[in-house]
Amino acid sequence: MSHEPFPTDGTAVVTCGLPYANGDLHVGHLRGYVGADVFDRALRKLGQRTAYVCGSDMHGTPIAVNAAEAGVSPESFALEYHEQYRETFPKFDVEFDNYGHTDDGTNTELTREIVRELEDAGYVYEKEIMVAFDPEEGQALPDRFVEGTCPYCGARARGDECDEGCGRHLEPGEIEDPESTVTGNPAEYRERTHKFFRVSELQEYLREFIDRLEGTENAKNQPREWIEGELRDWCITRDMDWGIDYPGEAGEGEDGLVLYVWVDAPIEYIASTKQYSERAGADEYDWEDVWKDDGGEIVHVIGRDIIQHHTVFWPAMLHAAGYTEPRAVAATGFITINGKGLSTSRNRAIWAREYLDEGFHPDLLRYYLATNGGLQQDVDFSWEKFQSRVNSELVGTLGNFAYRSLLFAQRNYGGTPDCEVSEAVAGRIDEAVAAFREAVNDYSVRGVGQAALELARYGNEYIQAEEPWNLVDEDPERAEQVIRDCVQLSVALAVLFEPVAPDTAERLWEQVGADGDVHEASLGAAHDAPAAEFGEPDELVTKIEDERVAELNEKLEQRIAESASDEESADDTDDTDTDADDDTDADTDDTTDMDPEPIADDRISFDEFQALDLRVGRIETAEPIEGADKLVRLEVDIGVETRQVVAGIRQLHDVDALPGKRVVIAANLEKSELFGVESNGMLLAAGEEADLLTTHGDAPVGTKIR
Ligand code: B3M
Ligand code: ZN
Repeated sequence: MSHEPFPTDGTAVVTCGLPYANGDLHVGHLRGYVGADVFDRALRKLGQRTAYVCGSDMHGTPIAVNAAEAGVSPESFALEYHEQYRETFPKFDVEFDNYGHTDDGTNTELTREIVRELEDAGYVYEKEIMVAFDPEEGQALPDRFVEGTCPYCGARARGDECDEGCGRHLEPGEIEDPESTVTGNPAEYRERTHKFFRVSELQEYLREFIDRLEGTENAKNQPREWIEGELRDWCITRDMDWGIDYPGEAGEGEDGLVLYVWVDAPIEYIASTKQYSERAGADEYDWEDVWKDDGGEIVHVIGRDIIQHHTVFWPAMLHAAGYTEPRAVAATGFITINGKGLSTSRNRAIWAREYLDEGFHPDLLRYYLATNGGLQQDVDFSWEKFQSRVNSELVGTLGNFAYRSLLFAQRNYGGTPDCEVSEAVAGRIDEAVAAFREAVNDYSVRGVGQAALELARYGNEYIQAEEPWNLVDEDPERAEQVIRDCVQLSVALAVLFEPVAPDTAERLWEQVGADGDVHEASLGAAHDAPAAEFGEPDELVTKIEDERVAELNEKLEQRIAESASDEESADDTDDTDTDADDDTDADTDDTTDMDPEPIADDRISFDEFQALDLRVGRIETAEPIEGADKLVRLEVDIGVETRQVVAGIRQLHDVDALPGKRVVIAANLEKSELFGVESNGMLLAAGEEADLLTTHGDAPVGTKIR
């Protein structure tokens, strides 16, 4: 691997976190796959040899738990979703060079081989540990089969990850107050022998690795805390049937152990590259150039909830087994829908299939997802914002410019006017190309789109300022020049927009009658001569009307409401989402038959109560905390002063609607720090839905509550 700017002489691979094959695809998924696809296409434009690979993640409890609920085998359950994903991605022009799955032969073999390599290098040992067990079911409870309390932050957590709190990976046996998700019973801990990977021995290596790592800031910085802290060995086996059997001496599946899903899942990055290489031929693309001998440029695009896996466990495994380490990890933020957390169980999501069924062109969503914020920022999706970006940027800027220019060119000159492109315009195209190149080297997918859009803006301003329609009679030579420039700008726009909007770019490329394939064209093609003659253009992008947006909003709201009422009437909830999307804002009235917690036995004295300083406050500002999915930073006026308070309500409330709300604050609580942000007080709220406490009269802000 080099740290030379792209394009390098090496071979690159771009991967995107493997989707668990356990649910329908939605915009939250697409953001990552589109982002990585844009990046890979942009790399190609720079002339980098690269492949984009991925596959379905078939193993682990995310599949086993959902399959058990559906009453089918994990294998057939996962295969069905795998097929769905394989068919759906191309519909968004997410073009993997290979899309495999973790249960296929290539990955199974390679995983066993790598585990043996780890063993041979002395990195694996056995240890007796306590694992959660459901005595009623007579079943071990790995990972998502158990829930409880995170030992680090006290949040409710899954067996292997503190998904609602500090985000840490949890080792078997670590979770406190374990409960079986199968029966809901308290789980027991029983002793079992498991295999461990000596990550602790690789601390020095990981320290150096993280200094070299490129990508987004969150991926480069967040792991430092884990690497510098107590780096513990990693349990790599589980008591389950579903998964890749542990390659033991006594034969596969020794002691009924399978490998932890996070061992074989990233290995699919290699397996999928290998499958591509075998299909394309090693002359065209050799997977060993990438993954062996410190050879290739490996770029992982992932969700930010799996940074630890990709910057600690995975490079440790690669290093110990003698494979190339990643050059970059780019971690994306999440998607919110109308300002609230995406929730598949609450149907607050825009589904991939739904988007296509509505007849929208994939490029519109690609453009929106890729350019709405930097990769690591959260992106809010609303139909209004989508409409606004599409109408103003794709229709109003790109589409408008190309259509006006090409129609004028065709009608007046039958195609491209016969003169050279002006120096000014050629220079502006070079600037756009340079901005594009820089964006790729910054891992900025948004920057790639912006470089293209800025050029379209320039074009629009240029044609508007020059008014060639007035020049044709007054100064025909100048008119020719302007239109020649505009046609060239259209060629350049096709090239630069290709990564973000491949089909739109292809149509624009055809409209200017350019030669060859815009998908294969490199950045240099921005200066390619357009055809002397071409036909009348069509409009590239269609405007989204207000009525459509109203209709889509209504559908979405209805869907959310229906799913909320289904849930209220159901005996228990079946929230088994795999995404960080456990939003809960269903309007529950007080007639729900919830079981209130029993009143605490221990009474406190009036003095003890008096010691609590509760105040009426008003939220002044509210903003999400970058990197923390549940947290909001609030400024709360409590009369005497304004306090900064951190509250875990981001997914439960519309953050933008919080300012102005009257709330109750525990004002004399010890200060604490959450995600590096000081919290000076606590917002009082009721229940799982964080129903905010307020007063019913108009007690002024600062009033003490007694
Ligand atoms: N299947 C999905 C996730 O946790 C998980 C990614 C694996 S990447 C090797 O987001
Ligand atoms: Zn935690």
